[in-house]
Amino acid sequence: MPANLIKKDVITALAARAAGLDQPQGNPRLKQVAARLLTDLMVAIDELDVTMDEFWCGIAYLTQAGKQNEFGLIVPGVVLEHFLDLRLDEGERRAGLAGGTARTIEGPLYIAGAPISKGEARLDDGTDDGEVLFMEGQVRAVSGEPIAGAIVDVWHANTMGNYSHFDPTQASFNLRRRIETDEVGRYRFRSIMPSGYACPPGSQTEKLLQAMGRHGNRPAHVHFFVTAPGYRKLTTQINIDGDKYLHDDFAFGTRDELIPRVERITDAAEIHKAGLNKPFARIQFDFTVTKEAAGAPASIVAREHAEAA
Ligand code: MBD
Ligand code: FE
Repeated sequence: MPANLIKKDVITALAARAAGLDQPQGNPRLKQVAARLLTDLMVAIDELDVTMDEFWCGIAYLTQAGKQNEFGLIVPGVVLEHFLDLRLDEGERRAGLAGGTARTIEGPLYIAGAPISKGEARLDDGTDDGEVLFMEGQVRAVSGEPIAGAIVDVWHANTMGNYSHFDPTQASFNLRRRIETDEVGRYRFRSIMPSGYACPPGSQTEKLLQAMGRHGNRPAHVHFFVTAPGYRKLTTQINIDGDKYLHDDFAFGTRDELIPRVERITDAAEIHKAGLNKPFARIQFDFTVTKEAAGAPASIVAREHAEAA
């Protein structure tokens, strides 16, 4: 069958009616977006000559993805979450904002309400015999001024690449904490070195990636939200240097500025001083946040999260 069976203006008119553009009621913004997406979809179907079978295969795929709550995973997998970051970066640049720590995607595995403590915390509950990781740094303004009382909300996977709450074998809020920076803006935590995440075998996300000839792995990483009154919220991650997937992240989250040096401590005296009996890792990473500015796109994103039980 030849492609382009329907004239573009016929498609546009159908989309306009389907989106209620000829009706006074409804949400004007939603109608505008719906009309555009429907137009683009119908044009794509027509130009690519998408068959009935292909179309319904796609609908069945999406239906199942919704049932399995996978849209939060498919979105980064098909680069859309990273794309939204690129738009936010450029919006900030045009609003004159510069100099903050690079952002990168939040991902689908954040749980609000982690335990909060002042200055430092231990994130792991001691049940995972992974490499001990100490991470520390300072939260500062672009001016260099340290920010006391900032909240560093940190979450990461265990040595299996799994996140508490989504992994029933882990205790509630394991590897999730909120740390309030001390008087000189410093935070510090003890945890275990995470492993990279892999999309669940048999998931809709993995099926799609496989059909595209791709894998569903992320390099090991640690997520952060950094917030402080008067400053823009920073959503970011650090990646663990040396990971096989460091520059081959299925979710497109790696940024060169977000790969700190991992120091391996093997000196017996230092190990003893840290209260340990085996070598450990240390990462030093400072966060720089920007002041809130008129005209800048919102840095706080309204997004549904799973709730802690
Ligand atoms: C993750 O841990 C993650 O950070 C992202 C973006 C997607 C899937 C799993
Ligand atoms: Fe993650």
